[in-house]
Amino acid sequence: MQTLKLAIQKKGRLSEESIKLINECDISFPSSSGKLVTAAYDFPIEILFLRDDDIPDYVQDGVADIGIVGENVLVESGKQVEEVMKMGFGKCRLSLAVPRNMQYNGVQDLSGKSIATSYPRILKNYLDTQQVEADIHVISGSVEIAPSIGLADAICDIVSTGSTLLSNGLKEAEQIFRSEAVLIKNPGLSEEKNAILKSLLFRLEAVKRAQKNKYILLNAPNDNLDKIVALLPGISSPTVQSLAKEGWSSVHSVITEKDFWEIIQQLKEAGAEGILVMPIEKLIY
Ligand code: PRT
Ligand code: ZN
Repeated sequence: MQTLKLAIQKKGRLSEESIKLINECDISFPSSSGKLVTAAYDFPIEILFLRDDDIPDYVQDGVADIGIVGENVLVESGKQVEEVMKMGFGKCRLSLAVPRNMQYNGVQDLSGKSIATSYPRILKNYLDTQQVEADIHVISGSVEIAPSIGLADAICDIVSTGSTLLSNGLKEAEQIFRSEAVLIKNPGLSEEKNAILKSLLFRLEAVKRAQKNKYILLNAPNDNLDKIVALLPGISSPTVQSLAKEGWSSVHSVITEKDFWEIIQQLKEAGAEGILVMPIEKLIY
């Protein structure tokens, strides 16, 4: 029987979340502990622990079948792989930043300037669409110090909170690319491997959906039942059961995390009592 080879980052910002998500799919494997590859106990999958920059390459070449990597790394690599799913973590942006004291009125101000980056492909693409010609200076690490040591006039780097820019005397000038971790696959997988991928995706979707939703239970006075039910669209119609207490019902539903507090408040105002909210482990429509 074939196994599906999944590449994840060995050590870094995406490692922990990648492993957590796989484990939440009820797929367990021994911790990497220096090994390059390990087999899962209970699913036909092998995990390859790699540097993130190598993942698109390995997936394109078929050394790995699928991989989890930042879109920034994927697009910069220019490799021919398919993006299958957004993972919902590792969110960041690629931005142009300039010294805080520089007068900046728009990207045209970077014409003829030098920009240090580890993302020459994405940057060049962006500058071309803006019709700006600048000198791209490729460096592999500590890009943010380039302006202060006189290596470049501006930088193009990953930003998350913005504190690295701030502590290096820089300000964010343009956001040029939004990124999060994505699942990628080799386009030429065998039928058998595609079938394993399909059941992995089924589990991943259920876990990701569960993370975005909560299970809610509450008691509602029958007089306000219609109003309360209308506040709970759920995945289908909410379940309503009579309570032993006369004139009251118990209502169960699923709500999304997005409008969570707003809905709870409205439910309370509509007379709901004993509101109980619980996490969901898996959610399948
Ligand atoms: O060793 P390996 O090559 O595998 O790892 P790496 O050091 O190249 O990558 P790593 O672990 O730092 O990041 C992996 C991926 O996480 C990136 O490719 C992005 O997709 C994503 N990601 C999310 C980030 C950040 N947030 C992030 N903040 N990657 C890097 N940063 C760095 C950024 O380069 C800058 O130095 O954090 C700094 C900025 O952070 P703030 O919060 O100060 O703005
Ligand atoms: Zn890397």
